[in-house]
Amino acid sequence: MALGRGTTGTIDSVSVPAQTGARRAAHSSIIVAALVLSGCARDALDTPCPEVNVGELVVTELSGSDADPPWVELYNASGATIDLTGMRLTLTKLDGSKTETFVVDEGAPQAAADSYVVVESSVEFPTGAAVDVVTCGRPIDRMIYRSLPSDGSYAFTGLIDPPDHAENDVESQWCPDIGSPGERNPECPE
Ligand SMILES: [Ca+2]
Repeated sequence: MALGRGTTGTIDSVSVPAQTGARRAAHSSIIVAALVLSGCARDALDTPCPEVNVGELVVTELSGSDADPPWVELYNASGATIDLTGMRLTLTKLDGSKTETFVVDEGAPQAAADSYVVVESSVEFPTGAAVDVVTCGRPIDRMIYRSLPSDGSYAFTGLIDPPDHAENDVESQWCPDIGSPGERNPECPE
């Protein structure tokens, strides 16, 4: 009895917890694998998309209304390089009457950490719109413009450095720029 209990105790205290741990690890692996597999299954049907979080891409500049093609500049605040393939940019007219969406194609430029990247748009920019950056169905940043200058660009002030996704909601922090695609913007005049 004592021997059996002792043996059992040894098994319980050494082997069983180890097995339980191994089972837990295996279980976790299966969950992760299942998530990855479901992600792959979804990606096989749709375009792959960048795994970034809210605020890790910040809209900092939009081309003027006469630009061909229109472009948008984004700041990469994630701290890591981002492959923008599959990123969606949605422009919704301020009266809600129309939404234009374009998806960044494969082979788009990689966005280096803490840098500004320019993405050319395949759709025209409406006069006055809410601009939403969406990746993998997740909203990353939004800004609103009432109009765009015909020349140059519309830019978020370089005074706020690095650019911030909440700060760029404030319309008074935006102003016309001579155009500085791919570079930090000048400061808006007071
Ligand atoms: Ca710029």
